[in-house]
Amino acid sequence: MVEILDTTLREGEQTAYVNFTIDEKIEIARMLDQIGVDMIEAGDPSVSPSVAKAIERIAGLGLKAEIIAHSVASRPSIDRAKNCGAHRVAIFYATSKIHLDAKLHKTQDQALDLICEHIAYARSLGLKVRYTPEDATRTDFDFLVQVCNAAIQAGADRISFADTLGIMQPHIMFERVSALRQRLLSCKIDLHCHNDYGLALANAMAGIRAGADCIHTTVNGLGERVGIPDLAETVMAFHNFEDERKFNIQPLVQISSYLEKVSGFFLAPNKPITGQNAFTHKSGVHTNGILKDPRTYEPFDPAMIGRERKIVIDKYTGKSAVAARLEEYSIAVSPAELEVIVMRIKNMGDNRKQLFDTDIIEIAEQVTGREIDVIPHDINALVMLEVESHVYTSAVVRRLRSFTNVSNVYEVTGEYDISALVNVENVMALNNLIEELRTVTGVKRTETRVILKKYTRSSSGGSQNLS
Ligand code: HCA
Ligand code: CU
Repeated sequence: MVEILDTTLREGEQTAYVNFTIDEKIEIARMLDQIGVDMIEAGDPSVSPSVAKAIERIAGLGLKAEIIAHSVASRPSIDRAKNCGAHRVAIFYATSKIHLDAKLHKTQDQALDLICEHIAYARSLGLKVRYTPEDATRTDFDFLVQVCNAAIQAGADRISFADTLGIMQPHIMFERVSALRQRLLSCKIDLHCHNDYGLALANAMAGIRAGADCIHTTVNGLGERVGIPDLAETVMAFHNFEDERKFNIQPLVQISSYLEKVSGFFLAPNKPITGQNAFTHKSGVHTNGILKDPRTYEPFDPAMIGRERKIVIDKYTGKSAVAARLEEYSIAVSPAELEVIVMRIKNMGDNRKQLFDTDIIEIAEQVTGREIDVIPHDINALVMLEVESHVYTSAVVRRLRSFTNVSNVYEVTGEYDISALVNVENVMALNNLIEELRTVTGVKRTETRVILKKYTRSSSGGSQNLS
């Protein structure tokens, strides 16, 4: 059974420009516990008093997960880990030549003594200890084995094989972890794989195959530089490929969205599992397959994690997808009308980024010559925002433009300062988005107008896509 240590609260908070409040950390810890991660690395108490406070509060929640404090090899830091009630301290000390020479100015022997001394000290305080040889993957392998075995003898029962720079490849990872497993005294092996080449999860999975016990993750793959394996990707890979059923997969999407909100760090649409496009299909060939049987182009049913598939309609779209979309609205068209509708969409698609349902209904109206009285499922809305007087409007505009569902932003005159055009899938998504917009620093209040129909100046009743 694979173990997961989630370090969103420690490694994740080391992401550039990301900081959580104590209450946000508590909420994240509770959600992680619901998912059933084995360990939560809650922070390094020496970083700041508020980090220490957060660890203390989380350790007091009585969660099922083991709560870990990260620490450098220093007695005052280990004391802080003890004082905040963590169950375990994770002591890290680099072992590679470059780190020993350039950063720590220590010989291998000095490092070895320091590491063992601090592990023994932590044990004397009654703490469980994980030892992390930072930059392990660039460490001379014999020295790595020597240090880890000394650490185990000093009282560590876990070793974190840290690929601090993300330079491993799966086949090398497999070899290294197999060798470690053979040469280390009795201990659990954690894998802390950075994602600098996009190989973090692949490397971690190879390490588990080779006999390691635990993978370190963060929600949304946060972390130094480009982060470490994403929690949802890791859990789903083990769930679907390895039949690992110990984790609760339902809250994965929710925790990912929550993290987007509180970190201000938004997912790329093509992010696996939780990204907006993970279950979105476009080309005629793909959508045709999906409509016949979703297994043709979906690795698993999105409903498993509470997501829905989506079919994009634009110039790549074939007849079957357009017919299915019209059917959703109970709009009946003849085969000949369908041909024309698809042709119009194809012609239109050349100069449009995205077609909304309003546009498709509008085309159907024009082609059939009948008025079609349906309200589109997807929603276009204008959100008016008033900005606090001491905040630059342009700063708020910049922030709003990073939201994927905000397509246009205007600075306007009048009672409100900004008008933002948004497009979302449904009312719930609109509510969530408005809530998020309200949390943007400087936003004082908002008012939302849902767009029912769009008209061009010149057309005779025809609506126009806003792009
Ligand atoms: C760092 C430390 C660490 C530690 C990993 C661990 C790494 O910030 O450099 O304790 O398992 O990547 O080596 O995150
Ligand atoms: Cu790290």
